[in-house]
Amino acid sequence: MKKLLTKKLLVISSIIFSLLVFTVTWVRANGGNTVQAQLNGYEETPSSLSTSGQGHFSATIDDAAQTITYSLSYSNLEGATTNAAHIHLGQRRTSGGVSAFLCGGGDKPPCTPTSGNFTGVIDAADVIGPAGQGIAAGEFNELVRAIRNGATYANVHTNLYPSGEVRGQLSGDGHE
Ligand SMILES: [Cu+2]
Repeated sequence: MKKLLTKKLLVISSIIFSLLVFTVTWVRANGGNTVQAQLNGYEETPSSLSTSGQGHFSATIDDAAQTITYSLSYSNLEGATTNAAHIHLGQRRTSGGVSAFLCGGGDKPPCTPTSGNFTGVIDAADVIGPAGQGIAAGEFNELVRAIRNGATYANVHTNLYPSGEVRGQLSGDGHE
């Protein structure tokens, strides 16, 4: 009887271990579910900017729920007003179109001047493009694929630097 119980426990624990290994492998194979970026003026394109502004972006991707839960903070921006913040489709050192609003448009709150703290959720309805670069409105999975491939950046736009004052490339855990 005791031997049988030990055997059962052994089977159960090996199943749990297998599931754990499977999950970790799966998450890695899919590029991870957490991404982040440090934002500064030097990352701006085509010309780097020297600004006191800085920021941080982090997000968690939930494939099943089709959501990206994010937090964005920025501070010491030199522009007096902050127009908008977005996720853009574009490799490092290149400019690309807007994919989703973080503040200042869509159903997201207005951006606060010079410094701000925002949390929010991007779902399929928040993906507005860029259609010209292959992400049509609502193509949530296309945006997620781009994020996992390092081909997106967060950008905060001010009145002083309308094309962006601070920027940072989104990257997953373990690389960059
Ligand atoms: Cu933008």
